[in-house]
Amino acid sequence: GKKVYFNNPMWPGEAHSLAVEKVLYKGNSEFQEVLVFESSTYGKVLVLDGIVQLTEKDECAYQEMIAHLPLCSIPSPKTVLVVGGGDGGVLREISRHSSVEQIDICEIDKMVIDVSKRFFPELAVGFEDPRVHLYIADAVDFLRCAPKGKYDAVIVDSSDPVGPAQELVGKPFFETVARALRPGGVLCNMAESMWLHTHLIQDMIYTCRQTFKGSVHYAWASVPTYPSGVIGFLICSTDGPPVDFINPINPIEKLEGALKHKRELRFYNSEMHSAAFALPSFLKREVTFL
Ligand code: AAT
Repeated sequence: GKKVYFNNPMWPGEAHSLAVEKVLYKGNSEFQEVLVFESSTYGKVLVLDGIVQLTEKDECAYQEMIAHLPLCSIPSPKTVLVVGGGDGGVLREISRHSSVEQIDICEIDKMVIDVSKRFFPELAVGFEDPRVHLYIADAVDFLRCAPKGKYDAVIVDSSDPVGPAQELVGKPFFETVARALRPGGVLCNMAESMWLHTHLIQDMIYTCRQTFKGSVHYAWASVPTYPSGVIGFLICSTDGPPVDFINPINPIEKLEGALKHKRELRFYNSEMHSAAFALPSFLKREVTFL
């Protein structure tokens, strides 16, 4: 197939490429350019504004980790908010947790949801869970109006901070997230690549240390089609009952239903959970000095 190259100011000096079998969809929403293509080796791919958001082959790593890192770290989570995540993959993962009673999702772009329902049924299946309440809105506004202490967990599955997600890395946004969480509630936020975005990670950690008075940790996982092949997660708790993120109190292996789910977990397990918090020396220095 013909190759498509992904260049972006978020990762200057390098490009990533995938061979295209067929372009399946191309459209412009009010917020971004939406592209879906069939690749030669990673299955179907969703691209927003020229940035790969997911591929069928490796989406399991990102979606399973961003959902289960927070939800397995607290006892019986009940109310969860997803920011972004319009493809539905994170909803699919949350639905493994039978303790959860309400799943709110705030996605800015309806086109992402429609495209996912059409081309990525294995992810969009997440929307079929009756516990899901969908809000099409900018998460900045949604969180500003969210009731104080409503959520046990907030999962920010948002795009890179260019375009509609720009404000999702700023202090005012994190303050509204902390306010919407109950005491001892948890945030798990997509946090870029340790190889490419050390400064952005430092800024986010610095901001979150000021805002989340429980604890702030960085974890990471391998996702081959994200720039540099890894993605990080910033995981924080608010002041309240302490949360031991590294040794999950709510292990997935003990959750009735989580493993019997019709789709098997492909990436996440309790060993991967604990291992995700092990950091390379250079990052450890940068993260702990803040
Ligand atoms: N699970 C797939 C991975 C994503 S999707 C990110 C989603 O966040 C997109 O659907 C986008 O429309 C949505 N989004 C962006 N800004 C906002 C906002 N302000 N409010 C609500 N939703 C928003 C992320 C992939 C990460 C890629 C890493 N390089």
